[in-house]
Amino acid sequence: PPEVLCVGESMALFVPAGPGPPDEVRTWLRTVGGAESNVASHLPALGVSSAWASAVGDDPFGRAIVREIAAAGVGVEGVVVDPARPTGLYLKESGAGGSPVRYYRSGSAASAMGPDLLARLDFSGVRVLHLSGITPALSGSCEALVRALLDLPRDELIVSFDVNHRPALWAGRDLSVLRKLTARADLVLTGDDEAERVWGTGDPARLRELLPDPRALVVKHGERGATLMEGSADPLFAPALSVDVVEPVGAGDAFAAGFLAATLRGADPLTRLRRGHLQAAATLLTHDDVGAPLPEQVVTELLKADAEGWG
Ligand code: KDG
Repeated sequence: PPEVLCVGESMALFVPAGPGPPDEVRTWLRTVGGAESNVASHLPALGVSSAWASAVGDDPFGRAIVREIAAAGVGVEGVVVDPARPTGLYLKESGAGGSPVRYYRSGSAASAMGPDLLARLDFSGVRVLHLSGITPALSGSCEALVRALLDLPRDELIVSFDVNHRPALWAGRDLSVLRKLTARADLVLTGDDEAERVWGTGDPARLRELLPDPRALVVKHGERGATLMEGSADPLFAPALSVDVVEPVGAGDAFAAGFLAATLRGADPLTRLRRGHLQAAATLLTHDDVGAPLPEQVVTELLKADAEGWG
């Protein structure tokens, strides 16, 4: 059985193949993006077995997504093929300063997921269930699915929840839904910028007061670093690695994967944060949402260059 099960929508991701405004670009690179499958796709290379559950359309993009995620070593038995609805798409105008994204996903196969997906999933042996705040924003049935997953018995299971507040998906909707779902997780990951939008503060101590129940809370401060608050321990800050950012989308998922992998292997708190940063660095260096694992030599150089910050 997989150690980590990730549930959520993945889409065909299009990135301009060359410079220029998107309405003039004629050639696009097609890869795969989806916050939860991004996390799942990092894990096998980190020595942690993973699976991803979702729904795709019975179309070329759906087939490509499932095949490419499976090729990363991720179990895809929990993916439903919906003959009636298409696979979603999204575009990004890549840039180091951030990527405006454009979604073509309303009415997608994944947006029709609901609690009935649970009957297809095998939770035996799963140690971490990874969810994100994207799913409840997709539809009422997806919100019900997230609730059902949060209702599962937690004896052997940790629920990890990345807030992933996507303004385009929550426009005009009540963010208290997202706040309440987040509060029910065991491990919460959030950026301070999105926390500011969702809770009105990105300050770790203040957020901890607002989210007292999760066992652990990780607040990411962009290129500065991340703070872990766990149990009654003092907040722990670990600086990020300095890299020349190519494109940031997906870095949070990479961080989550590195952090989860180290957590599952029983690493100490500082190492868990550092593993998150290291994994994020690999994604920051590509236009992709996932990116290839960093060559060992690059890892060594990064660690050496940042030795002061990491010490
Ligand atoms: O975290 C990266 C994701 O935002 C990206 O892969 C696309 O899942 C996605 C979304 O819904 O924005």
